[in-house]
Amino acid sequence: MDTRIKTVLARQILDSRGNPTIEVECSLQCGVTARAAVPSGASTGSHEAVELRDGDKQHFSGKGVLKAVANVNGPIAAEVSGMNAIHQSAIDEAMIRLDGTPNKAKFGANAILAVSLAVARAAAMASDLPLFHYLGGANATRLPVPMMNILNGGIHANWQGADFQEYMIVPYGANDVRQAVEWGAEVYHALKSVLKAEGHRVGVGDEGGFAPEVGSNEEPLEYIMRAITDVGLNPGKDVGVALDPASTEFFKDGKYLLRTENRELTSEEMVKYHAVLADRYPYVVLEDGLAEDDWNGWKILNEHLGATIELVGDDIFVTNVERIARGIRENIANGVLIKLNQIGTLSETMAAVRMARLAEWGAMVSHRSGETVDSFIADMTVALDTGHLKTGAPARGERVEKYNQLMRIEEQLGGTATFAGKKAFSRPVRPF
Ligand code: 2PG
Ligand code: MG
Repeated sequence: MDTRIKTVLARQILDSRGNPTIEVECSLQCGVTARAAVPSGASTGSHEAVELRDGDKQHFSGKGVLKAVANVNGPIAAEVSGMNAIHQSAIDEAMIRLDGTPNKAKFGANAILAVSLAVARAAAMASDLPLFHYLGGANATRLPVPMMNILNGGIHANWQGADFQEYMIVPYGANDVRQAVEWGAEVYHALKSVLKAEGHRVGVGDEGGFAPEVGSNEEPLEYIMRAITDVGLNPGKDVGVALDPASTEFFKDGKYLLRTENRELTSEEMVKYHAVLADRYPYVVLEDGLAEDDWNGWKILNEHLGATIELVGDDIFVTNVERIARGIRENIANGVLIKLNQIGTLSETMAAVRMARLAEWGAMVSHRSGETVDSFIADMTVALDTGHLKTGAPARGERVEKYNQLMRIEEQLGGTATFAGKKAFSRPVRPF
């Protein structure tokens, strides 16, 4: 098989929010062609790699990505053509070098990532391997626990609901992914009934979870507990919860502004708030409990909750090994969120996972709030054996495609498949 790259071709497509994003087709000399698309965040951290947008208000309110498309079809295509697609890190490095900026500002992380992922998928196809085996080798047999975001707040619900952005259910007590997905879907539907019964609207937010107007950030957890019991499952034993408040989004002038509760909290008070919730509910993961630059607050958070809960940094680490290394050195968390487009290449993303795992930290792979039907992250999660993947509600095409891909992989692995279950996290699941 001649796995040298023949062409890479980019185009502008739409994401799940109706905004432009980029997809790339990579063709190899052997005749294989593979495609990959990149997602886009709304609650983006300020330290993320640059997502290049056109800024031309005449088109898509300035959100077009035609410059990124041109960067792929011009200089990037010229650079990577002829390179061998199985040399992933050489290709990623060549693009990073050619871009020349520390944050991929010249070509755009969206342009570079789309090529990086399309190359990997083409190489897997040419090798006649499923993507998860190509990336992870023969040992890639453990399926992750799906972290399903069934109630949306914050910017994903246009600030009309809870301040906290994501309320996830964690079906870690299931026997396999298939059962975990079934439980997740059942709880999702039960939650709809609970919300209706309480007189709430059941429209959904960007990630497919319901987006009710609530009077506090605790209220959704009550509804979720009811939904879990309503379907005959046991909160804490069968299904846990995880939270991503996305705290950067409501951190202003050193204070956390909880609009729904009409309160302003200091970092210490936020830590106490989380500690109270962690006492009352079967938490396993708390992501972005504090804001992206509140390193002192994170230290206090880790001192209080780090022994018992996986504290995952998203905006603070942005899948960047330099920032993760600082977090490990200063001991401010015990988990990292992994988003390909925060850093912009597959190789750098894999390095971030490696660093987290070496420190015995958790690594939770994540979608973005603006997604496509590309399910690359499902395969990548199995390949990197990170044990947990969050990719929204068990509803809406761009979300369920990832969960469906996990079920396909599980089927493909047959008897060799295992399920991460309660062992998925950097801290053991607490008795509840
Ligand atoms: C997050 C993500 C994904 P966004 O904060 O973790 O759920 O949201 O893609 O908007 O940054
Ligand atoms: Mg987050």
